[in-house]
Amino acid sequence: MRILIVNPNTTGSMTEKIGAAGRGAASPGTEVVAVNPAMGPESIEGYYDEAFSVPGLLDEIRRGENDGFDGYVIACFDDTGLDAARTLAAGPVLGICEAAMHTATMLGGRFSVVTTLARSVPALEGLARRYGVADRCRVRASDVPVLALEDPASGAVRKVEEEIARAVREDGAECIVLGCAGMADLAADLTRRLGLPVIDGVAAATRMVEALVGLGLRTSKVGGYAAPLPKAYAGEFGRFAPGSDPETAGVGETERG
Ligand code: 5HY
Repeated sequence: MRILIVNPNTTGSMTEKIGAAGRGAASPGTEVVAVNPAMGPESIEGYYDEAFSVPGLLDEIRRGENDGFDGYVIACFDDTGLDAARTLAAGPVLGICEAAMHTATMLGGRFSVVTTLARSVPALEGLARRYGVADRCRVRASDVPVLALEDPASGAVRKVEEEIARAVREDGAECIVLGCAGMADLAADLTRRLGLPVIDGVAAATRMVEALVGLGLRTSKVGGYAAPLPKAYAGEFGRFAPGSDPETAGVGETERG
């Protein structure tokens, strides 16, 4: 099977890290390809960035459908554009937040999410409510900008680890969820060193998509995830109109699996 992981921001080094995490989780014989759009924010830190990451994300999903991918992972912890992506995809589409939070509920009681900046916390608290896990989840910010995770000299990893330690001490966290796709490479080492499950949503979502595809399950099209209705889109959004060809949508940066 073939799984497409879409990093909705436009930072190629994060896309490569995300692709490595996805491939590390996938079974032999499952092809994992990681891409990011060529247009949009270099990082997603709050609602405005999130809004402008969605068109590029949806272009990549449309392209993935044309290329015959069996399932998708949206590799941004805000689960950016998840519902719209599901209207375009035949196969399963998982967001890394949804996958990671549900994984945590299957491994322990209370869990804490450690994300980047404080401005991202309300959106993630909203997702915890949407996913029905708010009573077991505390969301914390490590005060680390997303792109600092791409710079080994930034001290970002140390700040993330310090916040994780506070979560264990103060929240009684039995599991930790890494609240940014850019933290995907930290999970295995932290799990070993801290002695509790530290969950990366990229790996969790990739394996879950693989399971759903393996069960022969696809996104339901009988309700809210039905395909968009054909209609005109005015102005610069004309090329996004339902039924238009994504290949006219410019070229995304692709890191081939
Ligand atoms: C992410 N931003 O996973 C989110 C995390 C955040 O560019 N990729 C991003 O800080 O909201």
